[in-house]
Amino acid sequence: MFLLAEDAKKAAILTANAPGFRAWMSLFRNATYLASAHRLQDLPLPDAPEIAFGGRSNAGKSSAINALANHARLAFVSKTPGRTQQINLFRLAQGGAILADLPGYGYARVPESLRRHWEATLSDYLRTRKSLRGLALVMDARHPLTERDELMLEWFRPTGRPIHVLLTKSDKLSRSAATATLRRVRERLARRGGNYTAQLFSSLHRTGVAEAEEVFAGWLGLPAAVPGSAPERQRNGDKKAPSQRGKLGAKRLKCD
Ligand SMILES: Nc1nc2c(ncn2[C@@H]2O[C@H](COP(=O)(O)OP(=O)(O)OP(=O)(O)O)[C@@H](O)[C@H]2O)c(=O)[nH]1
Ligand SMILES: [Mg+2]
Repeated sequence: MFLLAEDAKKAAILTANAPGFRAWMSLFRNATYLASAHRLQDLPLPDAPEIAFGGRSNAGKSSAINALANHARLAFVSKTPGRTQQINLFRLAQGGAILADLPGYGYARVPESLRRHWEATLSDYLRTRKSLRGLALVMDARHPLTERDELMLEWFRPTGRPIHVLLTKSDKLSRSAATATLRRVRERLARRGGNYTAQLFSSLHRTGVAEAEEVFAGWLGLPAAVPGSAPERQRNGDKKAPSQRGKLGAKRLKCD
């Protein structure tokens, strides 16, 4: 039997409204603000697995978190570099894991004392935060692997945890330039011999979001898609719902 387009649409609506129908949504949707701290000792105790978003000032860390959460104003985004001046934590609605938006580095106009405070705080945070599952190192695709990015790699290396490089603002490069940049960055990371991966990303065009979700969900030991309460397309106005990628029990995560 053949369904006309209109019949198929009606059938899809009926299915979505049927009792027991489970829609799927990204694990990272519906994150909420949890806490901010200027000093490590003021951070909430690590009660859940955490993923940190670090990188140069203005690289696009807060925007990347917003793109993952599909929430335009969850983390504060600004054209002015150096706007995230605290460690800001966001809690995922599903599973309770935490995303940490770190203050950016490399912004020249920050007073020396503040710059030193943040260097010490970031290195302590990366070395000692037991709940950290991995570091998303955010780099402007036009200026990847600065000296300070390399420092972040060094500080985090002893933990043995993975680092995933998000080459953001890839929309500002041509496709061939972006591909060449990704290849170069991967080669340089491979030469360093750590637990490193890299990908292209654009918060503006939402490219690379699904790829990043797969990586981060893997760090948390969770599927990138979880049962949601309504079809993703209806909830968020997206053009397409992400493919169903696995199942998650409603249990809260533990960290060690
Ligand atoms: N074109 C483009 N612009 C982006 C992208 N990501 C971020 N931006 C812009 O870059 C600027 C800085 O973005 P933020 O997300 O605030 O950067 P940040 O790394 O959190 O900056 P700090 O908090 O200052 O360290 C803003 O004007 C964003 O709109 C992207 O993928 N493409
Ligand atoms: Mg920021």
